[in-house]
Amino acid sequence: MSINTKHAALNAWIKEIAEMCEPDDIYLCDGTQEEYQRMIDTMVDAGLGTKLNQDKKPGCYLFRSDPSDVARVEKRTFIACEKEEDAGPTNNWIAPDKLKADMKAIYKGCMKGRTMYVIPFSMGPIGSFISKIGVEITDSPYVVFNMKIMTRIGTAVLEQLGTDGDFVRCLHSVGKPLAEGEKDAKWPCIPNVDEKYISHFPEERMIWSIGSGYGGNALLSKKCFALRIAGIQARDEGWLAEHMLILKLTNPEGQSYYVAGAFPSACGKTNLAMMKPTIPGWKVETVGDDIAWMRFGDDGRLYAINPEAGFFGVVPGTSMTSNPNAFTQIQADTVYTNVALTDDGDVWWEGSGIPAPAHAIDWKGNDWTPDSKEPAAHPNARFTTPAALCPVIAPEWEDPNGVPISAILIGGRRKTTIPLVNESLDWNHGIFLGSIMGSEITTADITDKVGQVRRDPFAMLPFMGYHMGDYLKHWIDIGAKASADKLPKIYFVNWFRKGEDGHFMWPGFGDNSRVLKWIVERIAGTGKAVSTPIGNLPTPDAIDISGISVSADDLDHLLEVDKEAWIAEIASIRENYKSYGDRLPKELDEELSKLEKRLA
Ligand code: O2Y
Ligand code: MN
Repeated sequence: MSINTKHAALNAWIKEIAEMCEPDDIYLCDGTQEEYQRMIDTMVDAGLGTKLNQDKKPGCYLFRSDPSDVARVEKRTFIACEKEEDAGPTNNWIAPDKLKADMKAIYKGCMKGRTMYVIPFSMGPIGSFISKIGVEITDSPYVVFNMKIMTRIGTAVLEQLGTDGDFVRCLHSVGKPLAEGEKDAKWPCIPNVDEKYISHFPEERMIWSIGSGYGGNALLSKKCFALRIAGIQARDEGWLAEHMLILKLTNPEGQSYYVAGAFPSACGKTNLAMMKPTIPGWKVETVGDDIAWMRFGDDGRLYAINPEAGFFGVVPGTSMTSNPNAFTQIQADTVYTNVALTDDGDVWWEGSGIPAPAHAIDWKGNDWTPDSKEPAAHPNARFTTPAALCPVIAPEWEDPNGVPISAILIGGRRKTTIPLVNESLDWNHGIFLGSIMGSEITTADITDKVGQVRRDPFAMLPFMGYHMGDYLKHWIDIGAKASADKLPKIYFVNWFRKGEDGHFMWPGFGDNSRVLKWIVERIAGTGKAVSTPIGNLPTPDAIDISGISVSADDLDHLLEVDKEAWIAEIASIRENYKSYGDRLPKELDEELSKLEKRLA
């Protein structure tokens, strides 16, 4: 049992993994549509997935995960760099030799009774100067067809790899070997969360995952490669691998701008990336909804690609109101995971805007009625759907040269303090704002820190592959290399301000286009702003609120500088900065002092 590609190092790695994991068979993925369909059909025929009613949802399938395997597992995510101090205060570190020894013991024979799939994949258009190649070895056919949607896979990637190209080694197993004649589980995995591992070996550009078949734990291209490992490659090679959407905004005069945006998980990145603007004549098109890789072009501007080829979005809450484009897109050619199955072979989820069915099968496979206490769909239920099928995909979304970025948005979920939009004063001030962004901790976080802010610099907290302080310094160095007028402007936005009675002050969704409008007006030099101690804020008349009902009082609050709250914020930022020790870039310490002085 061996695989013979033209790439000797790849062949050797496949052989080494096969000897350790002992699969019954090895299969090299070619990336064809026929292969994709075969993988799905094999699972459906074995009762491990459901073909939906093809009249209602053509090309759509439903899979149900094990109840223990429904999300990323941060506490089992490890950065195994040689020196503990290089992982920094935000990561779980284990010495690489120890972690490898522990994991090898679990990997030994873990693929018995299964096929080992080898998936060559490209992050970014094959051959682009920004793209990178990985190879994922997995024993999960679910991973194979999801990787086909989420990346470019197969023979064309191997061709690009040639005989000696670099690739990131990604090893994944569900961790459930099958004995002779044993019937497979519906969703094989290691149910005990504390026995799962999502491990990164930065110096070797290598990822080892075992025990989970779900999302970012198993589709190793996504958070593991495109953010954690690529983040290290980016640091070493002078570019940026970021947790950012990329959108194209076109004004009524036909001028287009590309905007990247970093928002923590569950802040509506996919909705923003596919937004339907409510201001007449403005258009948003999607380049990416989750990850941006950015490099300087020959003209000195930052160019971004979406390294992915699909969207892995949260289904509950997706409706014709929240995200009409995604809702339309997922009516066909979509893999659903953990939503409810209706009696007529369709799917349903909470927040779909569609009345609940009288009866359904919930995400756990149990009977469900509207009287049931549990939700029909898991709150983290997902769609996997090809980017190319997005109704508003930008024609240039696969341009190998990327798109030039004019503005970077950063933002979290903050009830207070942070205005609707704040333009940074310069690059380092923008990095400072990126370093302090975050969301208020809610009761859903199950901690005693409710109400405090969890700082999530550039929305990278769960996705950092190295020391957060070094990461922020890397952003500063990137700016120092460029000419200031070529760099994108950085804008701190907050769609989630609440009044004292708890109402949202800003309508959000398609109305966020009104903030985008001001931003591009600023870039064009026409947007009006006032200079404040925290940055440049729109004048009260600068945000176009025609046709929407935002009260004058709410708008005042949305655009105010709450001095007292900012002074309290400074103390909390200082506390957070302490955790970076001597790796806190001095430029950020200076920005904090400057802010303090401006507020005094
Ligand atoms: O729950 C998961 O496994 C995936 S989390 C995720 C998926 C797609 C895009 N973003 C995220 C995220 O947590 O930021
Ligand atoms: Mn994300």
